[in-house]
Amino acid sequence: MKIALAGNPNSGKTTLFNTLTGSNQHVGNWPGVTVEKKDGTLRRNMGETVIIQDLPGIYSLSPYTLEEIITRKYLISDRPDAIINIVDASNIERNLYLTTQILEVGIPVVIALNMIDIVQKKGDIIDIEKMSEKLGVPVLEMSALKVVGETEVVRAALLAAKSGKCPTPITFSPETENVLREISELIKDYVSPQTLRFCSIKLFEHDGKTRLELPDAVKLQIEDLVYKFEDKAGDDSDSVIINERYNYISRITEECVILPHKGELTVSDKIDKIVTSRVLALPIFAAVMFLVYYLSISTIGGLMTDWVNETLFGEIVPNGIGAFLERIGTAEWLNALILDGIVAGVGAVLGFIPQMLMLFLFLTLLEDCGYMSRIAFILDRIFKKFGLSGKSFIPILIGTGCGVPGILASRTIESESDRRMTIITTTFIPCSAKLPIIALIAGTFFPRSAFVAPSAYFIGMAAIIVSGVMLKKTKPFKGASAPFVMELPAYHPPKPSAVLRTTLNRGAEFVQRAGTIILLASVIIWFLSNHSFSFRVSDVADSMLAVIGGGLAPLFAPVGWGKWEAVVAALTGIIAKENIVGTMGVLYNKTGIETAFTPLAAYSFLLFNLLCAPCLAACGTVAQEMKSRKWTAFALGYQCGFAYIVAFIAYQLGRFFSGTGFGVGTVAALVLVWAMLMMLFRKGEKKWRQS
Ligand code: BGO
Repeated sequence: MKIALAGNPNSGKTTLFNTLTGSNQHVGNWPGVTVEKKDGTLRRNMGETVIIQDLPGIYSLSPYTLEEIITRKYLISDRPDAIINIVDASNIERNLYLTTQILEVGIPVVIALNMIDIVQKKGDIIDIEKMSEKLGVPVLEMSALKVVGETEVVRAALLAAKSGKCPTPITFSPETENVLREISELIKDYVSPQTLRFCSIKLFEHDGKTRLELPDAVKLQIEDLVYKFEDKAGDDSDSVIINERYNYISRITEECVILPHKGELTVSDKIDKIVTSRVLALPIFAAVMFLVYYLSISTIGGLMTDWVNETLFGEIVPNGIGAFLERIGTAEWLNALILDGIVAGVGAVLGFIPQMLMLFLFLTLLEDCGYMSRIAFILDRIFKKFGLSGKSFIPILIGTGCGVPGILASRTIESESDRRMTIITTTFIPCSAKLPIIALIAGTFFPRSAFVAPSAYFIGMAAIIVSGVMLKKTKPFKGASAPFVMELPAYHPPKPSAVLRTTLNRGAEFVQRAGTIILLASVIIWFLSNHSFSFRVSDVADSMLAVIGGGLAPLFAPVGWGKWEAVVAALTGIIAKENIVGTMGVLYNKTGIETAFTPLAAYSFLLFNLLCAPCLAACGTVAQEMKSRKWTAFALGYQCGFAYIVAFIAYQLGRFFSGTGFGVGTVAALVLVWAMLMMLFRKGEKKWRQS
């Protein structure tokens, strides 16, 4: 028996799915979290095996977004035995719009009025018996979050599935019904009786994605019918259907829902008036992110990291392991490999755990209380001003954890050019693996500046906007951006256990990477830095690594760090970004990282590594999502080129403004700034038409 969970985004499908199946799918408060259908087996014994399917959240069964396409294809072609339509009862009018369409697909339906806890708290009243009578299907109250009513809902769905009784679809106006009846007559031999109503409505709405094998003559007859209807109605057929659905919903809610506090502002609304206000939203967001980075990297996390780096991995661990190796009498090369390679490399990365945990904790708190979705909302407004799709921001938010799911989340963007642009720019936002680099540079070279660590975040955001605006003005990316619909969930106090679990999970992933990929890379770096192409060397400057890095170093002299060690570190970052710190740990184990750069060169190094092509896993995801070698090469080339230009401008102008140098580099940097400004402010489309 297969039961599908269908509803609007954020109506609580995944929460219910997790409760019913014991899964641990991510519950989030922005769209795009469930892009694929997920299956699980009902935990509770109901006498038979029941497969529960969590479908992507949708607002309608029109075939425009990826979520709509997946959900609709599944409901129409694969056909579950019953649908549990999850309706956010605190937002009932908008949610019922989808319900009116679900009633048309010819599958038994049960409506679960979720979030009933919120409804009760607000003092609203829903007459579920009357609603059930009006809609002609069972309607039950539920709170997926508080685990109330979910067993009754499943039981009702099983009963509905067994009875096989399909709901009666809503009735439209007589004029619309006449045309629908005629369309049904014309197509009844080509579709199953269960989907006849759905297909007739879709054909009436000019829904081109209804792939029916109809004879051309039938298609022409249908078109003729609909055009005549539209002429008479003076409106598009799909607009007529939308209006009639909303009129129907209004009648139902008027009769079944009492809202005694309608129009009153809730606490969340009051907070939002300030937090999302046009004037204060951005300064508040900037202050929050500044505080998050400042507290995690410079103060609380920084203090702990100093101890972990200097005392734990600087003395206690190496001394302990050194003494142990001496006692068991290991060979000198093995001692060196373990202490100078593994301990120095892995230890350098692990040293940043306190800062990482603090950042994860703050970001999880912001997400859990509901502020992250406000950030998406605020930035959507800004993105729109620049002609960018607000939908791009969800991948970016997800990308603050890891670029791979961030890039994958771009699938929710319908416009191909916007999607490509989002894939190219998402990894500009610092992911967790870039955090150790930020912390290392901020802590070592700018210990007294509170702005360096937070600047990484703001530079990532600026890089996304600047790149977006510039790319949007080129032919392959131009075009209007799709609107982005998202609702803001009510703020709620974060759940300590959930916050702790997420923070520790993210921390554990980081440790796991340090124990695998970083460990392996540290061993390789140590080997290459201790051997020449023919034998072991005593001076690292003669090593294979020095030769490889030295060959590329002149390329990076104009950005201030033309040393082979820095170049090699940046190269190893392509495998995994944490490697940059691990490699520095191995290569500067004896002399100390502070000897590697001047502060300005260190900042340029940070900028380059923040913005250049991401790690191998993310590069692979870019290739997978671009589905084209040309576009993948463009994406990675653009990222590296952009990173180089930004680092170059920062270094050259930094030298000029600090009075340490003026030359060809300064002029080149000024020309680049001018060129970027021209790209940003020129009139995009006009230019292209001229060319
Ligand atoms: C957040 N009652 C209440 N009050 N909330 C519920 C209920 C319920 O019955 N059911 C679900 N939610 P999904 P989709 C959140 O994540 O299952 C909440 O898209 C937040 N998270 O907890 O993901 C649920 O699968 C920070 O809320 O829905 C989740 O359909 C602040 O509804 C949201 C506020 O649930 C969406 C909410 C970090």
